[in-house]
Amino acid sequence: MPLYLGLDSSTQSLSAIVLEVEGARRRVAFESSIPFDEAFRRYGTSHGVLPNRDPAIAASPPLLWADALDHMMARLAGGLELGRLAAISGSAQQHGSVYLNARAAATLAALDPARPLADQIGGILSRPVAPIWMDSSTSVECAEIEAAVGGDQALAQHTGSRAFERFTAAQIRKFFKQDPAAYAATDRIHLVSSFLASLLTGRHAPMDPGDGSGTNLMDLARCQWWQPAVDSTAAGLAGKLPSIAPASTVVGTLSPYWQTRYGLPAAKVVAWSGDNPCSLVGVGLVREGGLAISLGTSDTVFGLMREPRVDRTGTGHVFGAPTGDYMGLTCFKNGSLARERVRDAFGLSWSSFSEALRRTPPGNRGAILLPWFEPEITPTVLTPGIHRYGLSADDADGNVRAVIEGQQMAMALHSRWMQVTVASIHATGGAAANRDILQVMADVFGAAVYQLQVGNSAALGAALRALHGSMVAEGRAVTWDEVVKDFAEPVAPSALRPDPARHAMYQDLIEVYTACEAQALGHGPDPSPLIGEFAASRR
Ligand code: ADP
Ligand code: XUL
Repeated sequence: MPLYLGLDSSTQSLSAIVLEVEGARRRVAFESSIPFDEAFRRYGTSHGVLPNRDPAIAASPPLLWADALDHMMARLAGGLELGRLAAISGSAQQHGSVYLNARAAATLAALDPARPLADQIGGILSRPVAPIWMDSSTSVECAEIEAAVGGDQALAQHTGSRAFERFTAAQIRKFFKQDPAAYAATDRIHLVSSFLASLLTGRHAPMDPGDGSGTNLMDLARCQWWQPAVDSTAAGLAGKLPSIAPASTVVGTLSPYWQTRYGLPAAKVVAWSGDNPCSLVGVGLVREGGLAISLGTSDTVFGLMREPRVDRTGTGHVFGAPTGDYMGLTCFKNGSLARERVRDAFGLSWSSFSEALRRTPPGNRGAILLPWFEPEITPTVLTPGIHRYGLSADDADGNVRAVIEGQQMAMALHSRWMQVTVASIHATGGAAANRDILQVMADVFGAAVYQLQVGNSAALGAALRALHGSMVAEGRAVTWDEVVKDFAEPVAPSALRPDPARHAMYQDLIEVYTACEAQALGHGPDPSPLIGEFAASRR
């Protein structure tokens, strides 16, 4: 039976899922994960990111990602009959960019299978680090790009998003301005996804529209680079960008390096994409209507859209979806790491964190926590800071409930622009294992929350995309419903149902939350009277 491999290079780890599929026989044959910090101490990362005194700067070493890929292939070759490997695809953290010089093409085509990958590619990087999605240091460049293309609305209408600090265009512009010589020595700028696909195929791989739409450079309707944005970003950029190919494209086969080093076949490599577009498939949202929430390093809310309804308020994004449709998405930076900060501040484990959630009253007597431990993406917060309203900093239980309720209300509030009537939510990402968190999600959104059979939806989505791309290449007709069947299915019996009374309470509390957010952002009055009213009405 043929095997299909999905890889997911996320902020903190590299994961793999192998599917065995033939006709109606479909099963997950292998799952594995390598955490970056522990497995590759020599790169000096913390949570996958290089330490920096400036909280606005976030970069990672591309060689770490390559090293992890090499180690994962060794692990796979040791654990599976990989002669049956038919196709590979991948998912990667979005927006991050990798800068390669003109030696890259020749080096990638002639890698020595006797030597580790990371030892051979240091010389092809024109920039030793890759800025990643957690970077928020490019507000000036965002303003410059928006002004040059005719404003934020023009940029959003064409590319799916107004300018965002972490998006690739602003990052490229900052590099171009700060290090013009290294920029000039750059021959190709990849996303993390297309960089890793290039390592597998041994030649420059194209990007898919899903990840291309996280650059602020792609014309969403035409799936081609949008010239005004490209020209406004950096001189000579057009010649440095990869081509864009549909997500189902076979971009090459596993290069001789991998075949000789690990005894792998010349498996098809299907275009890699971003983790959120891959997750859309991995949670089974291949039709319009549902919503997914990923509680990973970032928290994201997303759903499939048939038509690109661009957010006029400038909060969210429209990306290309692997199905050829679109997806709406809102991203929060203070996701799992913020939950961990609260957990660790009170010396808790995840199980005692859950116990604290269970013994505190929903609504928390009107207490609100804005967990901006790091600069926040949604809403835009460039200077980090924790804001507590009606909550003492040393109340462990109160802070646990407040961080979870605050995050869930922020997600409900800032996904309204997608105009989805939320009847059900597919929950994924590391924290979706925590049913106490998911119960708060169900109550805040007033929707049933489903866990999924396979937890890592980004890696699963990549594996399903490998299957889909491979079938398309063989001329076999297949629908997306058939592709995701059995794998990306919500677990119905264990769904978390919303409590109507609690949902009604959260509809009031979200007004309090909104007032606190406005005050913290410096454009609203003191919310204390509202908090007092809320608490009094619940007595
Ligand atoms: P990534 O976005 O990097 O792929 P994951 O989706 O793997 O991240 O999520 C990793 C995060 O999941 C960890 O940082 C951790 O905070 C969180 N996590 C794991 N188990 C639990 C749990 N039981 N409760 C809450 N959070 C959890
Ligand atoms: C999405 C975003 C993050 C990254 C990392 O826009 O910035 O979700 O993809 O997971």
